[in-house]
Amino acid sequence: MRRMPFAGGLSALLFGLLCAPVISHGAAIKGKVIFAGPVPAQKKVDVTIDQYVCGTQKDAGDLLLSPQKELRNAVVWLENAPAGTVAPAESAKVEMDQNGCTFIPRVVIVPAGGTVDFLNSDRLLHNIHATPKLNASFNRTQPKSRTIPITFDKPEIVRINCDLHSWMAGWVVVAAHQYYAITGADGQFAFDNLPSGQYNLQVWHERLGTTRASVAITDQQAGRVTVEMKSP
Ligand SMILES: [Cu+2]
Repeated sequence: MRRMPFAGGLSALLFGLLCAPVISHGAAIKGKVIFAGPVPAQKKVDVTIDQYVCGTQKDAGDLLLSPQKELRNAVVWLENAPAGTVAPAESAKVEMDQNGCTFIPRVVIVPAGGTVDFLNSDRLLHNIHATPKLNASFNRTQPKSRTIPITFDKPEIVRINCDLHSWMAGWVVVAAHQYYAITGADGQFAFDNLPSGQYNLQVWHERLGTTRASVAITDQQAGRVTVEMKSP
């Protein structure tokens, strides 16, 4: 059999390039965070005030595991995000409600410079109180139905408390770029639209601390990674 002449091969290559769909990056990371080690007993908190809204007992909510020990509410981000990626300025509205004396959702991501609208759906008084290191502190009374917008300027993980209800905790993760994700109830997270390469992941969880992982991806195959976290 004759080899294809060089010129023919080149034009075939050019044809392929010209006809390729315009996709800037085709690689993806698909991952899962799981809890390693014996599962601790769920912490319950006795409620002593405002029981007419808050109930008499709350789950601590700081370690949410599926029966397969998949970890919810872990935050995963790329340490080496592709050059030039920035947090999208016109991102969707980020809200954190106080509902049933619980912050919902418990963990949100907002791009640096973005705003979180804090809500209160409960028929009682809450408050939002945070003392971050890099962002401005705030301590605001929050009556029912009042929306309090707070802007976060610097990448940081900020704990939100309600001083009236000691068990209430929420977290605002201020993102440096667009490659941040929160794990769902199945522990899963994903990033797509990435150039192929080697990526270093950082994983944070409010109770389990931080850990790292790395994964190599190509345009042909999504990088799969399972990250284990254990009690500190
Ligand atoms: Cu409260």
